[in-house]
Amino acid sequence: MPNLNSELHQNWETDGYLRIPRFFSDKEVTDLQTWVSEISRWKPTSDKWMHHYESTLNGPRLSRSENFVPYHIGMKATVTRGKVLDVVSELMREPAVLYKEKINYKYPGGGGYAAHQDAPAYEFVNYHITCLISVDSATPETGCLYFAPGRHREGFIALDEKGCVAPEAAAEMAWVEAPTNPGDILLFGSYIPHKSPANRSDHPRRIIYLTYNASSQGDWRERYYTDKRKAFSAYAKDGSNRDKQISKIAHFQGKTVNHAKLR
Ligand SMILES: O=C(O)CCC(=O)C(=O)O
Repeated sequence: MPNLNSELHQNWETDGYLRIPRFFSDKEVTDLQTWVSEISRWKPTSDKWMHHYESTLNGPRLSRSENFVPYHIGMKATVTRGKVLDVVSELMREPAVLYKEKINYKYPGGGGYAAHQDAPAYEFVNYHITCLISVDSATPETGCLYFAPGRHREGFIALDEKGCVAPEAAAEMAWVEAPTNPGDILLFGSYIPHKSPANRSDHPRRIIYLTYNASSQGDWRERYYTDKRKAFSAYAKDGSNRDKQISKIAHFQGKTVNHAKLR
């Protein structure tokens, strides 16, 4: 059961995010790397996990996989019990439950993410904590996250039509890079503004994002994915182009590719 010291709690309160280096052992990192590779090789499906693809200089590549926890025993154990759940519950100040999970691959040339808060995309519950697990090393060159420390206390900030922080407001924020090594975690709440650049390196930058809510607010995971599937099949028919997004907010700056068009 992680018990964070008062300095770490203070950092969390002040900044709105918290990095814990070497949270996972070398053996656990090797497992996580293997599992992410396994999931990335799963064939696309319309009713189980979701894969999203993007165009890169090396051709179409996976940009994101979601809803894999029910189909992977190792991942399920790691994310639904044990030290990840404990640390998130500690920061949540009550037991937490998994709301959603994703892997963002960001292969060489993979797109970045515009400045945004997660809350507009995470419906049904008003507060979430995400645990980012660095599978590869994330640097400014490979596309690590940048946060605007302390700006998590302001509710929605300058929400634009894309569901992001309006570019003029984002340009005024003081951004701090948050590089991570394999096995490090970064915890952040759903109101902290963050962004990331494209991967300008020759190496993948794979990251797992596990998002939780307070269990007193209910278990919304299935409903979240049912709703997302429904919304995206409606977007595909309504001529809005929103089916080119990978989230309900239009923060992804890569060029998405429909998997039906992949060989
Ligand atoms: O993986 C990244 O570079 C950022 C991802 C992100 O902020 C998101 O998926 O909402």
